[in-house]
Amino acid sequence: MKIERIELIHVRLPLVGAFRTSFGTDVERDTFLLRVVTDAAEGWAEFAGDPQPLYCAEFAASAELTLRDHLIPRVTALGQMTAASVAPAVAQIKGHRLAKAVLETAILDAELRGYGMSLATCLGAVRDRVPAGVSVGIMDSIPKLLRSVADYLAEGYLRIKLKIEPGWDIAPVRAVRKEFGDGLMLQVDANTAYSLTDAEHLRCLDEYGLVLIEQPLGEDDLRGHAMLATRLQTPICLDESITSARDTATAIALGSCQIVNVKPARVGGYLEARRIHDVAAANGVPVWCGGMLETGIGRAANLALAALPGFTLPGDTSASDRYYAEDLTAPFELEDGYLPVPSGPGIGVSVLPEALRHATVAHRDLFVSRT
Ligand code: OSB
Ligand code: MG
Repeated sequence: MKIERIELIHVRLPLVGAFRTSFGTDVERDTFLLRVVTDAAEGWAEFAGDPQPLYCAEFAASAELTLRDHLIPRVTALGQMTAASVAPAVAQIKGHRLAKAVLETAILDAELRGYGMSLATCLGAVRDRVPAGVSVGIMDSIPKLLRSVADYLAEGYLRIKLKIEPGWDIAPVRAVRKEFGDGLMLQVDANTAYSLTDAEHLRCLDEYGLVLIEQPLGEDDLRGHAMLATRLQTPICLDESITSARDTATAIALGSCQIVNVKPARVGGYLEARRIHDVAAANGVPVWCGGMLETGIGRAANLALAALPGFTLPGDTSASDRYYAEDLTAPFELEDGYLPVPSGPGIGVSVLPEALRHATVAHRDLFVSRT
């Protein structure tokens, strides 16, 4: 396969409601899509990050420069190439995993479309639908939170994740547990908002039967998570700390986590995400698929990954209308709490031209073949 053109499409989509986490509040998604045209087919992928480096060190502008000046020149210099040759070609470039992921994913989509194979089949999916959870932001009041959770449960979501931070943790968990009962699959995500000195406070969560607590401590604090794990009954799940299959193995060996949130972008793409799944499965560690408020383009690929056998917990792969009034693809809709795994070639979905036109802010060529 030979790359002919790579285009960046800057998009901005209003969220249906503000989404507040311990690191900030989002009211829109401001990101870019990559369109890769090859001699076989064209491929699409979505950059998972934001304009600001609040969740992780990368951000949209850093990714664009990294792609344009460092990643794309190395990949296009290969001439004939496949998606599997992307990671080795850019291995010399340190970090920048979200940028690497969007490039590899668009190329993988093109390659699979060329064969007529779905991403789900390529990765080894064993399901044609996956259970959907929903991530619920920090709110101004408990009654508002309870209304929001009640609405999501009425829509059919099979598990609830509450965003927490110091000052919004025990009380919302207690209220949701009391209102919706012990049968509700409930978990929390701190996005690094705590320190080890909060261990006794976090121990108060143990009485609410949570599935897990996600990333309570800093992203580089594997040792702290291992120490915290000895103090909590609630299983620890890592998100921000996990950047590769190797550090997944390290985190498991150190006892830093009992569960892993796999976000393909954070680990450099779907091929590495698959290896994380394999490492976790070999250790008996359950995984689930996280999200980054993706449009249908990013979500479609996440659903393919979530259909692998080791993804035994519901993910943050929610329906389109949890995020957007108008998604960039045909909307993903919940059916009995499940989302369908796309079965068409590549990521299995395509952008709706009209929706893309509404969302597009700018358009830049990052590479045009001169031959
Ligand atoms: O920590 O999982 C997270 C959204 C943006 C950045 C980080 C996270 C999240 C979510 C929402 O929790 C996941 C989703 O619904 O896409
Ligand atoms: Mg998280």
